[in-house]
Amino acid sequence: MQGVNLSWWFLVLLLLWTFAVVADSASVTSSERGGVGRSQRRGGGGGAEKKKRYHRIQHGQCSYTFILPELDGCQAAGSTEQYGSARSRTSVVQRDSPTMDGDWPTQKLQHLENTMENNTQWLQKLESFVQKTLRRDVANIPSHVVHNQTAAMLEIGTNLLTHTAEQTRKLNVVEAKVLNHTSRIEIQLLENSLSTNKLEKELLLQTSEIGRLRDKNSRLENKVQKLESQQRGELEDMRQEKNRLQSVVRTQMSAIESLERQLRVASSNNTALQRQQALLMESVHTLINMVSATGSPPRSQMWRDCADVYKAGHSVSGLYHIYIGNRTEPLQVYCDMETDGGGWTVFQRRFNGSVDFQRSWSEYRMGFGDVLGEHWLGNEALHHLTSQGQYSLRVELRDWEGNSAHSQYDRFTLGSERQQYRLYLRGYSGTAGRQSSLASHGTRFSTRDQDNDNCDHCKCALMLTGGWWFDACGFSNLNGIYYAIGHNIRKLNGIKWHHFRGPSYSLHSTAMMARPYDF
Ligand SMILES: *[C@@H]1O[C@H](CO)[C@@H](O)[C@H](O)[C@H]1NC(C)=O
Ligand SMILES: *[C@@H]1O[C@H](CO)[C@@H](O)[C@H](O)[C@H]1NC(C)=O
Ligand SMILES: *[C@@H]1O[C@H](CO)[C@@H](O)[C@H](O)[C@H]1NC(C)=O
Ligand SMILES: *[C@@H]1O[C@H](CO)[C@@H](O)[C@H](O)[C@H]1NC(C)=O
Ligand SMILES: *[C@@H]1O[C@H](CO)[C@@H](O)[C@H](O)[C@H]1NC(C)=O
Ligand SMILES: *[C@@H]1O[C@H](CO)[C@@H](O)[C@H](O)[C@H]1NC(C)=O
Ligand SMILES: [Ca+2]
Repeated sequence: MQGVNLSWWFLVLLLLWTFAVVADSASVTSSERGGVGRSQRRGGGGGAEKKKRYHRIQHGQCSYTFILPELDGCQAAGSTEQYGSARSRTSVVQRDSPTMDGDWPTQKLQHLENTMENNTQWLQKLESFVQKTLRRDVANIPSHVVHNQTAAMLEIGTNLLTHTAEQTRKLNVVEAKVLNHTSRIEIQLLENSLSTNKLEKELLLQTSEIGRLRDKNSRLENKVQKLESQQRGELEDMRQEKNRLQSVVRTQMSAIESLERQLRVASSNNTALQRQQALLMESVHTLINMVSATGSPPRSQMWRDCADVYKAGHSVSGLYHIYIGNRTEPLQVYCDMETDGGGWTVFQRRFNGSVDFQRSWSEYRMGFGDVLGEHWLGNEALHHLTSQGQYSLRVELRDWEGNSAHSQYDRFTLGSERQQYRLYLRGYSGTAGRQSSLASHGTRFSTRDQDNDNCDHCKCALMLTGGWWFDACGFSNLNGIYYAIGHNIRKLNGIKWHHFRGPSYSLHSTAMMARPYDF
């Protein structure tokens, strides 16, 4: 009776311990490699352990000793909860394991769990069976049967323990494998994340680089656009300039064409003039021949001056023969048929310095030079000319700057040689100064060899050169030395007309001519 009770109690203890061992081994981590061995040592009942309990059961002549480990917080009633917690820890391991490629360990664990469940169920069945058997046979079962039963149950318990330990070991191995797998995967993941980080960094770098390049590109584009617009503007400017130049060229071309036309007209005009001159010369020569052949021409053809020539219908400037006074010898003179209506008998002309005007009294009396070029007609001829009637004097002047001027005297008379060719003038007008540059009343003619001037202690003709109506010595001398351009200023002995260009300016060209006052 008492032995049966004992064996029942023992069985409960055994079960309790089994669950405790399972729970303990399930909590072993992968780093605790010796976890399996420890639980085995406990199962084997090593006597050196600190926390262990000895249970001795006496049944008749036989006694059974059990060595059980002390379990903290372990209670018989909480056995199922202990198991439950073990299961949850297992499932924690399951949850920690990677989901990918984790089918195999999960299946295995599931299998082991099933086995454990089966075992538990089996044990519960056994327990209930034992209880029933004990209750039924407790009265009439002899002690040796009880003894046999107890032994059998112990054997079964031992087998169960071994089985459980084996399962636990397998579970640990699986767990380690899972953990190894997990750690490997974790390492891989770590590596992956590392490489991912690296890639991300590279990506960032490349992104920033791309941004930098884009900035650069946009700046370059801006620059290119600016340059393009600038070049476009320059091109436009150049095009306008080209158009302007083209128009200038066009206008110049048309100007050149018109000039060419004018040149053609002028040259044809020129040839016409030349023809006219040749005709004139021919008629002059026939006239001369006629004169020399027949002696004196008819009185009607004996012109007294150029005014007569002009009135006879000759309006071209040039050489003509006139008969001054009652003379029968013709005199060659140059007639100016253009100035102020023409009809002028020219008695002095200078324009290029080809004729020397440093002459003697007799030379000035008779005249010198080329009647067609520079010349002095002669004081004697001039005296006779102005004695024919009332004559006017005109003086034509031109300076080196191209300015022209004239002085005109309404009345002009030259005395005889006995009067030293005194000069009488009246009625001044003209553009070469508001005053006359010639002394008007009775100035006598002087040359280097005849001093008739009004300078008591000097010889004006020697100082100022040439022959002239010197006063003392006066404001003019158109027979002075001819100075070329560049040498014509600050010359007291040059060709002077004081009230035109001052006392020391030598003029470019001069002409002195006479015409009847009533022309
Ligand atoms: C557990 O028991 C069930 C029936 O209860 C059975 O089908 C199964 O194969 C058993 N598993 C093991 C591992 O013994
Ligand atoms: C008890 O066990 C012994 C040996 O195991 C056996 O010989 C004997 O017959 C058993 N007794 C009963 C009643 O079963
Ligand atoms: C994991 O298992 C591999 C073989 O599958 C083994 O070579 C390696 O040493 C194990 N690592 C650890 C930490 O157990
Ligand atoms: C000469 O020129 C004048 C104008 O200066 C003109 O009237 C005349 O027709 C021209 N004569 C010839 C032949 O071209
Ligand atoms: C010219 O001769 C005429 C008479 O034929 C005379 O009356 C006149 O005075 C003379 N003229 C001169 C300038 O000698
Ligand atoms: C001055 O003009 C005349 C007539 O035109 C000419 O014959 C002479 O060669 C010219 N002399 C000089 C130095 O130019
Ligand atoms: Ca003198």
